[in-house]
Amino acid sequence: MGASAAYGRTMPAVRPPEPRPGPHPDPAPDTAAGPGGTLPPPGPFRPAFWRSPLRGPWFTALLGTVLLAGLPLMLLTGLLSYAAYNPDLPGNDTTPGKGLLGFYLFSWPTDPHWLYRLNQGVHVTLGVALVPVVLAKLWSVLPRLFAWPPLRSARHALERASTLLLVGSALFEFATGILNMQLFYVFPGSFYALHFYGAWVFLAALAVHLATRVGKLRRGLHDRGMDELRATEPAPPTITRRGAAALVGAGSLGLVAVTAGQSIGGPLRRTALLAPHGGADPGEGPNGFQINKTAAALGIEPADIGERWRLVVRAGSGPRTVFTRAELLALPQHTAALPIACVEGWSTDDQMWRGVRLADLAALVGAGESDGVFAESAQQKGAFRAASLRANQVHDPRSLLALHVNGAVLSRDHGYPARIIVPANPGVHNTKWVTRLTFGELP
Ligand code: HEM
Ligand SMILES: Nc1nc2c(c(=O)[nH]1)N[C@H]1C(S)=C(S)[C@@H](COP(=O)(O)O)O[C@H]1N2
Ligand SMILES: [Mo]
Repeated sequence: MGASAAYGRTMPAVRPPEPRPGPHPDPAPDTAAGPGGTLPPPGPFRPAFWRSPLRGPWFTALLGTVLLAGLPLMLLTGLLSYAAYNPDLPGNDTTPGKGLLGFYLFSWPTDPHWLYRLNQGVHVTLGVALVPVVLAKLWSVLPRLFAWPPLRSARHALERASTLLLVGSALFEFATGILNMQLFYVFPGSFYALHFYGAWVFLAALAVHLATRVGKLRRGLHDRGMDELRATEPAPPTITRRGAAALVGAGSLGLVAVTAGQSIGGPLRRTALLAPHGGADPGEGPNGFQINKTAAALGIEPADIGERWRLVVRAGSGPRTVFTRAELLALPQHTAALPIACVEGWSTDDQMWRGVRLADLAALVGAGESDGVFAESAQQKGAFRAASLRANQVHDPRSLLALHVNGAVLSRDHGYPARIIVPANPGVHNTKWVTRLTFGELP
């Protein structure tokens, strides 16, 4: 689309002034102070500094409306993701002192089995899609950052403080979220805690922002209000407002197109060019699906998962029952079609797992219906060497200690000799290389 052809359609009929060579002159001589006696310092504090004809209520309100729908969904899916961790159980949470912020936690369901896959796919894909919208929105309101005088009244000060908190926390969430999604394991646990606290700061700031702004936003949709954003001396347009909005939209769709495949799967998986593809090439065959961390990368000693490997199962401090892999294979075997759905947003398609029901192992050692389990692995160090599951997860008939996948013996990298797989469970709690299961009442 030629910018000049589109120009006449949506731009004001008045022809904007020709661009002047050299620096733009100040709007008023330095001696002419305004009514309050405070002349803005030169540069961005003067309205005439901002010359883009795109700025104005239409563009800002359009972007604001998209964010008004998208960001609460980010908050919702983020808080649900936190609940899905069952962070109140031992070994599941690295967020220190969350205290009252855990007030809403509930027992995460196992149905539908793709629930966590959907939740985290939406969180991460929508987050990526909103990046161009957030950037365009910030650009559209940039002159406000330089409002003069900086503080007009107590109310104005409060409004500005809440806006700063809102913008700051949103940028913080985007930065930490994208780093999480791409490089989560490089950062210590505190990084993930920051994303959690940032979400609550964002919620508080959003509440204040909405209370003070929603009225203005609605007027903006009808092209009144937010008039201060319009350039007082607009430069000639190089693109229409609609064109700019379409560009932002195309940026979002483009990002979705190269990300969403990691969560949707099937043939689209190969289109996820921007998404991390896990730690290693999964290869072909029954075990040829995404591997997050290989056994070698986590320092799993071949000897610990070879002939010497044993599974120790007990209920509380009761007697230990020890199983070899052959003994586990002699127990009733069950199958379940379940995905791995990582907190980073990628997921596998459903894989056909086969092994012993966690509920059967619980019953074998005399654990009760209300018991959860603490599962530990052959891994010596690292945040994910162990995880707890709640009673509803243990007693779902699809929850397995898997020994096979897709008709083949589990590969080392997928957790041989035995791994946990539970419906709708965050991937991180599907512990690989399990060596010890301790059933019991968990807090
Ligand atoms: C306003 C924006 C956002 C809000 C309010 C938000 C909120 C949350 C919350 C509350 C959690 C759970 C935290 C926890 O488990 O400790 C979470 C997790 C996560 N978020 Fe966001 N988020 C936002 C933006 C993003 C973006 C833009 C991305 C990436 C594109 C992202 C990626 C992630 C990932 C990978 C996780 C799981 C890992 C983790 O727990 O740290 N988030 N988010
Ligand atoms: N012992 C152990 N189990 C683990 C992990 C780990 O680091 N150590 N990573 C978890 C994470 S974060 C995910 S997403 C899944 C990935 O399983 P996969 O590599 O078989 O796809 O394994 C989980 N089980
Ligand atoms: Mo994960």
